[in-house]
Amino acid sequence: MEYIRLLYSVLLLAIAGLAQTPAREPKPELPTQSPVPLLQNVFHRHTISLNGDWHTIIDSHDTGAGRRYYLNANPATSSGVVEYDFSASPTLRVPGDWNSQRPELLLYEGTVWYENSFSYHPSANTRTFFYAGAANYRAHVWVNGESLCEHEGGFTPFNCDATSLLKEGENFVVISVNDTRHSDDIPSLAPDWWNYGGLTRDVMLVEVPQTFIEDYSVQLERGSTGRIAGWVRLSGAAAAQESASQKTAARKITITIRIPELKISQEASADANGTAHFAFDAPKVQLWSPENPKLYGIEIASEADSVSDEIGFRSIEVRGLDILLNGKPVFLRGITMHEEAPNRPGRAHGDDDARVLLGWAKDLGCNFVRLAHYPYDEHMTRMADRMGLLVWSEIPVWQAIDWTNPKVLEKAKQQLTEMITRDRNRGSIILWSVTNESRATPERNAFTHELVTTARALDATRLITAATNQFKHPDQHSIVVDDPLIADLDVFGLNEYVGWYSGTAADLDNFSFTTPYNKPMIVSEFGGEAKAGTHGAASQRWTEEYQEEIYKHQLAALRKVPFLRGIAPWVLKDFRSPHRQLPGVQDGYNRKGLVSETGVRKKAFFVLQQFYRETAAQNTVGNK
Ligand code: GCB
Repeated sequence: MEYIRLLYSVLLLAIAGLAQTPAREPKPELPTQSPVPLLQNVFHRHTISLNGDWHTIIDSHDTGAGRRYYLNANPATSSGVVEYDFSASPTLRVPGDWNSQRPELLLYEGTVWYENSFSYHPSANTRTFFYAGAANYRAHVWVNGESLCEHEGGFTPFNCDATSLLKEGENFVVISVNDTRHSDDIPSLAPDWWNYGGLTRDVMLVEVPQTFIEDYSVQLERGSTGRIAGWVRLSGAAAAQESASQKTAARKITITIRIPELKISQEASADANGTAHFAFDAPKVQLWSPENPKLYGIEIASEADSVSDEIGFRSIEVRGLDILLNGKPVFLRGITMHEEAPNRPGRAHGDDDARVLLGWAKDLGCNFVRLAHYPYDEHMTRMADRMGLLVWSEIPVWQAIDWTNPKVLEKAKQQLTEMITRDRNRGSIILWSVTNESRATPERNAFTHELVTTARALDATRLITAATNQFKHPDQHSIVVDDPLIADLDVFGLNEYVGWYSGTAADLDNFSFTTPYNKPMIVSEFGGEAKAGTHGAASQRWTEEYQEEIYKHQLAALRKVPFLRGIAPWVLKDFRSPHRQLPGVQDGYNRKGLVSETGVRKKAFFVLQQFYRETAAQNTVGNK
């Protein structure tokens, strides 16, 4: 009897559930594909920009998929009830975060639907990819009402083959972007930065031939300063070779790599998978360095496709405690950054923001920037190539991550792979970083070990790093940096906030830094907060003088550390953070910037500048 009553109530609940699902909200169809391998160097391809004003609908209750916003229906001409109309809805600029474009979206976290109508003329024998430089955090793309693909991860690009969904004449793309935070995302729930949502980087269509150059790596061979090596991968090549071999005898596709300025032209044959490997001497190559950021025009051509790029050639390695750039020891005079626009609120994007932000780093006397805590816009890394700044690039495996969840590891690997794939030809990048400030547990160690292994498999030419805050104070005068993660790395970063989160700046005067690892260290963060224009005694927190005092003592102490090979204090510019709520001082900004959010330089800026002027001449901080 009990059993029958239970069955009856389950049945009633099921009927009630059905009744609540209106017939006009069917489940969205499954996406037709996952993003396909990234196209290398979209900027030098034939593209149709979709940047500009997109019509948008805020979907705080996530009903847009059920209401089929992706159909972009016209309420005036559709039969039935259509309760949305993109064409009459307000717009948001793309690229751009939504938070800084409308006051009511400053704190919004959830879904926004974007729509863009455009005319397009497909060409014969051409494949057309939809490409987004970044969509924070989850994106689902529809083309002309059909599901194209989904992507997760807010700081890396993705592309999907839209050829079969595009048509002659008027077309439309609808994208839902959702930036709700979850404990099993990368980053996780509470990073110390603003969760800027939206289509934050360039969006475009990319046209390529049927058999096209998908990806390539052109760099100095590991350990060499005069030999260039790499590979080119064709997509669709296997099929092309097969059909050719059916007609004639088996035929290899030839790839040509040219560097006109060096009078180099080399040929290589693609194997059955469409990959061609090459290596050749380039004895006259001028090496890229911060002092001489020489870029060479290169051209890669297959039978049907060609692409050009600008690449700087430099070597990077570690020998003992030294970081060698082009075979010579280098001291990294750095600053850490967030990707926030220099003179307006919001995420930075494009060349102009990159030029100003990196220009400030140059004014400081930097030869190095740590791009924390996620991969930046490709405009930024290309600008670093042009301006001559060495780069640390990292994925947002920041503090507390769900280390035991295999899906989270997959997400981290995916972001790492997308970061390295996009930027593998940027000479400026010398360091890939796999985590920032994670607690050393066996689960964390296993997770980061996998990431280091993945990074090395993807790129054997760069150094692998991470920022740790795992150190001990065995007594009042010493810091022992000890994190098992360091065993996996080439160079390790130390984040320490003596003078701000612990102790006083003067404590540093008698400090010794030691570590059981025989590896070069970069102090990847130190600092303290100051509100620009607030002055007082050096002992008064939040004043420019307090921050300046921290810098003076830190720099004096660090220059004595025998294994120090670089510094990147925290941080170039004040940045928005929900953690920072002190009224009248922070007002939603982390104030550890050397420059305020409106571009005002604080006193500590000039202390670091002076230090870098002195050390630039010596290329060391006198620690040897
Ligand atoms: C850190 C974190 C960074 C924070 C900074 C701070 O150690 O790596 O993301 O913003 O400290 O200001 O506390």
